[in-house]
Amino acid sequence: MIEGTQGTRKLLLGNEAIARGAVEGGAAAIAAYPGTPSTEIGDTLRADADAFEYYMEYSINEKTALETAISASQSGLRSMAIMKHVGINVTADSLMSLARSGVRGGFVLSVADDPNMWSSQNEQDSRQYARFVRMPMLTPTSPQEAKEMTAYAFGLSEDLGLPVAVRSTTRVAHSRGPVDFGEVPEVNTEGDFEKEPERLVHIPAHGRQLKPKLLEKIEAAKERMEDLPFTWIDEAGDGEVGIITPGVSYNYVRESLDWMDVDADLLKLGTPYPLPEAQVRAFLESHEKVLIVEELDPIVEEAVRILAQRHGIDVEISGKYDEVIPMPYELTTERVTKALTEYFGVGAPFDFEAQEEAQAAADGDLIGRPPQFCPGCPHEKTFDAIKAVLGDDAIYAGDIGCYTLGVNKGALDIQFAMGAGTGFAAGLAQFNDEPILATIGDSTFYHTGIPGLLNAIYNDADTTVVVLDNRTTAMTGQQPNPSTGWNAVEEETEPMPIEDIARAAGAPFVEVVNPYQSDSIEETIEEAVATQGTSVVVARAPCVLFNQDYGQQLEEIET
Ligand SMILES: Cc1ncc(C[n+]2csc(CCOP(=O)(O)OP(=O)(O)O)c2C)c(N)n1
Repeated sequence: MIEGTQGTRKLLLGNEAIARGAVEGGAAAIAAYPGTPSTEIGDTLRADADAFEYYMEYSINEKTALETAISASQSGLRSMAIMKHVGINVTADSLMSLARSGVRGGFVLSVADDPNMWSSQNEQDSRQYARFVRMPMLTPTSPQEAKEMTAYAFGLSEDLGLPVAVRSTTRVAHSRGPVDFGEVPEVNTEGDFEKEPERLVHIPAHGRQLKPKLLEKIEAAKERMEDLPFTWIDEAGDGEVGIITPGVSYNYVRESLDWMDVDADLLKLGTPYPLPEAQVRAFLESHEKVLIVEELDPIVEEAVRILAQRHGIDVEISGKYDEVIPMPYELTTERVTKALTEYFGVGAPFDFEAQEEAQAAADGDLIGRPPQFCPGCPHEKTFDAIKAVLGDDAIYAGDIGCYTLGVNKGALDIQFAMGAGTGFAAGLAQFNDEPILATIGDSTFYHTGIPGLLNAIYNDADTTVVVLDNRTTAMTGQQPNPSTGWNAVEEETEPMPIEDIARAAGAPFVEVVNPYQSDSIEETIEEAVATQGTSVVVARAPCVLFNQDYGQQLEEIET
């Protein structure tokens, strides 16, 4: 998919372009955990792994992906960890230390945010992590730029000695555009770890030394950002109004201005953190009014307001704080155009209200199509059995995956984040008399579900954990996990039966059931609920969408 010599032009998805950027940037090690809108980056690199030299793994969660990539970097190799925005939360502890340690081989954190929550539980803005962790970040506007930034980020990381994040958003990740290929360097995957305890062993004495070094590196990063090839000014105004805009918002502003009869200079920022302060300062000083247009949190706006205040610059700054630009959800050209017409006090280039009414009328004609279980899905059978046994008398903790659709069956009362369901079951059991039952998928169990189960067993929580083991990570597109029997590059691995993990942890009741055998699954759930302590039921049957080979292989390994 992303093979091709220098000079090739292909129509690529933003995520495929990022994958190409990784190989052009000389990535020797790639570790990913899937999650929309980032998934196709890992899937592309996994599908093309034979064509290139890099090491590729699907890790069991984002934290282990980050740690694999850190290990490669500290062994002198260029590396990339790939995840969706909420995955960064899972990495946060190690990520914080990574910035303080710094890197050896160039380290790129590839993260995709999901404004509007098209397929996520929240729309957190990962740019917050850039300034929290103190990690330079690049934010692309198009597939071509996503490729360029990713390739560039490896060298930037090495020059600064810091991890560099490339943060895209759904509209860049999932739009297609022409992408010009550059050269792919040869890579070596043989590392040479060097012992540097002062840098790599984070005891307080070392941590204290590392903090000022990090602050120095960030000062150097600010300087370096002054020459970033992804930041430029579109000069079209008369010096009165300037607009500062990072990432995908630049596209919306550019298009809106083309529709409207107004003059404004445009500072397109390639980085939200750290700001190229001299460049931004010069822009502020040369305009009377400056508007910041960005999606989600006012990260750039806050930095710009602080800069103006620090330097006593007399400029009127607008953005989210004065409600010119809306705070929540994705921006669109329409939303930006509406904001700009109000800001400039000019007539609208089209009738917003009529357009919204027409859209609402068209939407009203559509039949709602909420997500459904696929016909024949084993998860649906498991939920039917759970409801047949417990009805509405239980409290149901749940998790994230195809089985979240249990909500439509009335079998989900609390669900926050991957792996949280087992933790809630452990906690709810301590404070409620009703039966407590948790549902969790196999990938989610390995990801972060195990600690909640161990906590339940250790604290003798009277609860039942039903693991819906379809032997794949179905929701994100059938990526393998430790239940599957092979890894990201389709090498066979020994599956890790969930029941063995539960037994090893001392669960008093552990049974494996076939979800299609409704009598026996109901009986087993009844017994599990009746057993004092933490019971585990593994409802195992392969995802119906997975291929036939997978089903055959499953029979061989079924326990
Ligand atoms: C921290 C985090 N990482 C990734 C995701 C994306 N994601 C949602 S569900 C899921 C895994 C689903 O697999 P599994 O638990 O096996 O259930 P299935 O969909 O196969 O039923 C993933 C990776 C997420 N929501 N949160």
